[in-house]
Amino acid sequence: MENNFKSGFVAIIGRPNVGKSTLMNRIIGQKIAITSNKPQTTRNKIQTVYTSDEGQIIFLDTPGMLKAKNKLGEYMVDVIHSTINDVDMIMWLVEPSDFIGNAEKEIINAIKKSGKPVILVINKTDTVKKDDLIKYIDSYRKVYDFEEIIPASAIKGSNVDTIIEMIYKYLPYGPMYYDEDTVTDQPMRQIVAEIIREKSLKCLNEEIPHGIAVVIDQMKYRDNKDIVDIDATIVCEKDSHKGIIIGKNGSMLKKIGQTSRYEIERLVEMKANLKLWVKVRKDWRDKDIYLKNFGYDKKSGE
Ligand SMILES: Nc1nc2c(ncn2[C@@H]2O[C@H](COP(=O)(O)OP(=O)(O)OP(=O)(O)O)[C@@H](O)[C@H]2O)c(=O)[nH]1
Ligand SMILES: [Mg+2]
Repeated sequence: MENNFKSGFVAIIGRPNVGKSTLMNRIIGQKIAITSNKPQTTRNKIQTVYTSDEGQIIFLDTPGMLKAKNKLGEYMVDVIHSTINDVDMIMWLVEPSDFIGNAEKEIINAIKKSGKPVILVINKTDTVKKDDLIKYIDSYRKVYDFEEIIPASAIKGSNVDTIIEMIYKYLPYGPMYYDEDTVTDQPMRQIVAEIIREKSLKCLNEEIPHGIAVVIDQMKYRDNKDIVDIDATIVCEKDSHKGIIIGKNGSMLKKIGQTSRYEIERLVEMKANLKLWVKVRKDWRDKDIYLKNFGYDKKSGE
């Protein structure tokens, strides 16, 4: 078995909101990366591990490719480019459409430069007619010489097995990098912070979600009791946003807290006593010191 074991790193790239994190979660069968219908949900590189008899695939979920509007955006673009350079293979996810715009052209340039094998996944096929798919496949075939083009639906799970099969086809022979129980490199605190950010994204409207960060101030397991105490702070950019996040008589914060707690309890498999706070840090997305404090640090993100 040793000799024909395949292994390697696969970057998942694409525009915001195409379903990169949803697909990664689906493949590993666990929710590690948060997802939402708002673009720019993922901010950091998130690593997960898929192990089978055939080999081991290490996925790197990346932020959606978009023009940087602030330092946080620059950080996210850097994450994408450094990830592309670090991996053995690239999986590019697109919407089922034949629109090839500037974001796509930028991605094509980046993958060309990398010289790595690229699999194109046309995701969300559950939303289009089969006949139209041929058209989309055709337009993408014309713009780059992909190793494979695979239509799939991350939500329905269709063709996900084909994606795995095709990754193994192009992955080199190699060692088992992580033991087979490893699912992610994300520390528990980080996953908890991300769950709270996801619930905030889901509960809040419009421009506020993009301006929030979540920091875990403390997370302590009580001795001999199946309970964990968590203090977390939602950081936002404006006083007016703070008011909205707290809501009338604290109703919004309560809703974010309850939905977060439910999911955190399932994750840690014990009761969680979650306390949420809201703080304003003006323009934190453009300040190095805050970015670093909130976990978007170039050096530690590498
Ligand atoms: N209909 C349909 N919706 C999907 C599919 N895959 C993902 N979605 C939805 O698309 C939205 C975005 O999904 P994410 O996984 O957060 O997308 P992403 O590419 O990681 O987004 P960013 O992190 O912002 O770059 C969510 O509302 C998902 O439920 C799919 O196969 N079909
Ligand atoms: Mg994502």
